[in-house]
Amino acid sequence: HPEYQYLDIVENVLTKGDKRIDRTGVGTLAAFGAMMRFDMSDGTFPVYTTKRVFWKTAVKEMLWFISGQTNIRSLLQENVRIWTDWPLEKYRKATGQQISQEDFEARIVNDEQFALEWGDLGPVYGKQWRRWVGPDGREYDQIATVIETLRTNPTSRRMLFHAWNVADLDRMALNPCHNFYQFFVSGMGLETDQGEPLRPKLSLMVGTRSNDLGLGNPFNVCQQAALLAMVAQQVDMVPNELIWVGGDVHLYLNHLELAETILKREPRPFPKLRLTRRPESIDGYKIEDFEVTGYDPHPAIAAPVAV
Ligand code: DHF
Ligand code: TMP
Repeated sequence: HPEYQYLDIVENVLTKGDKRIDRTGVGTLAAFGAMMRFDMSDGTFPVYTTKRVFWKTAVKEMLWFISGQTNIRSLLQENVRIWTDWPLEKYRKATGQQISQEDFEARIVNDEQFALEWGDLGPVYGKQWRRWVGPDGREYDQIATVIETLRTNPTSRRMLFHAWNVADLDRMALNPCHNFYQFFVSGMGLETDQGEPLRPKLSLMVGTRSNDLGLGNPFNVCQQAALLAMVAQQVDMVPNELIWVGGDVHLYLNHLELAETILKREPRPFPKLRLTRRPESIDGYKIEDFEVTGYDPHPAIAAPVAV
């Protein structure tokens, strides 16, 4: 079962990881360098099953990146609360107010001015993907460029986008963790026995400098699979492989029980993904377009996120 790629990384980090106090103060066990490959060519959607993964939340986060937005307001309007902790901590530090997460989120949603002032994460993923500012002041839409190149020059070795904009790092709430998205096309110019053209196959490799195996990784893998499915649909190709590469892969010390629990569980079949509609562009996708069938995971495991 392909989920063992993930479970093997978790087990390796759990048993052999290097222990350190990390930036957050929580502490991690860490290892360096890991790879997983997920075959999506038969419609498989790699959503882990050894704990329930809230794949809709993860896909909504991906749609938010694609939209180019960097304010948590639009996430909260979709009931996605995974990014609240960072602006909330900044607000508490700046004002000395011990406002609750619920009250802070309500204020972001109900008060646009407050959201503009306190809800922005800085020039994070969406900004860099869609509006990277060059030295000339011009904005570069990396996603549009990749899609255009996939259509016009699919053997290019330059089909990638990147979020690690060095000059912007210190204005980001968090430095980008998943950075390097590269595409690869195979099987061009092939036909069926009946002479019908076969759609080329599209793969995506994502380089991740730092990965929280307990919380971040299950989200990242399924949302990157969703991205591959969307881009493939846009360029009339078939999703092939999602290749996930990690640098510092770690387990937070307050996730060790989570790790032991999922290692005891037997993976179940991955679900299937179907896009029910073909929007006119990469900007047109909505969460309702994602039809996921056959997802029958083990129970969810709540775990704290290190801020
Ligand atoms: N910091 C750290 N330390 N780890 C992360 O994974 C992380 N991820 C970020 C931002 N900063 C981070 C953005 N992505 C959750 C999942 C992904 C995510 C942030 C948080 C999370 O808490 N997941 C829970 C709850 C999901 C929900 O509320 O719907 C989970 O059980 O999956
Ligand atoms: P760092 O910037 O000190 O590496 O901390 C970032 C933490 O967030 C680290 O534990 C990795 C984790 N993370 C993910 O695993 N996936 C994500 O998508 C994001 C945004 C963060």
